[in-house]
Amino acid sequence: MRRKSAVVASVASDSHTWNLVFLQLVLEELGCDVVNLGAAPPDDFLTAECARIAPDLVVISSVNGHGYQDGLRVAGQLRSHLAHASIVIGGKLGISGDLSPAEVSSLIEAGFDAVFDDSAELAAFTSFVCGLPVRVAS
Ligand code: B12
Repeated sequence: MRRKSAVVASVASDSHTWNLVFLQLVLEELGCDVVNLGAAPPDDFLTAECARIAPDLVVISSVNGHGYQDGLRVAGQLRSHLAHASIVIGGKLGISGDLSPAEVSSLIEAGFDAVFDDSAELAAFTSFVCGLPVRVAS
């Protein structure tokens, strides 16, 4: 059976890296092939690489407190290139603790399939990943 493919990346403003290493290891442990695009990818690079790789899953992580704003900006661009992929965001997305329900809804409306801020259990993320279908390559 084909393995799931995933891209892990941060957003343009965020230079933290260990969150990305952590997510790569979790996804690899769940059996995914992972491309880690690293910290602070410019929006155009992030979108172009995700479109080129065409993964089953894109995991955006941000911990510097600007992830909500960055996420709102990149979600539509990613979604317009990846109609069938799952796209999620997580981490420390705001500067005053967890996002409000309205902010979470805004990220979903912008194009994310799920939001995992720091109040979410890791198990919620791993269940989400394990539940993803493996798309058949055309
Ligand atoms: C190391 C560090 C730095 C280093 C980063 C070096 C590097 N190579 O990564 C440096 C010094 C560069 C740095 C800079 C800054 N930092 Co800093 N940094 C940290 C620190 C001490 C540790 C981060 C870390 O590596 N953790 C280990 C990794 C494995 O865990 P993690 O990042 O916490 O991620 C976990 C979860 O968030 C979650 N997660 C993350 N993403 C996702 C995604 C999904 C889908 C899921 C399911 C889960 C998930 O899983 C991870 C494991 O549990 C934290 C404080 C802390 N003790 O956490 C602050 C912290 C992240 N930094 C902070 C800030 C504010 C900054 C600066 C803005 C400071 C400044 N004024 O310049 C800059 C931002 C630079 C930028 N452009 O992004 C704040 C963010 C506050 C917020 N979000 O409200 C923190 C929380 C410190 C604080 N308490 O204020 N930082």
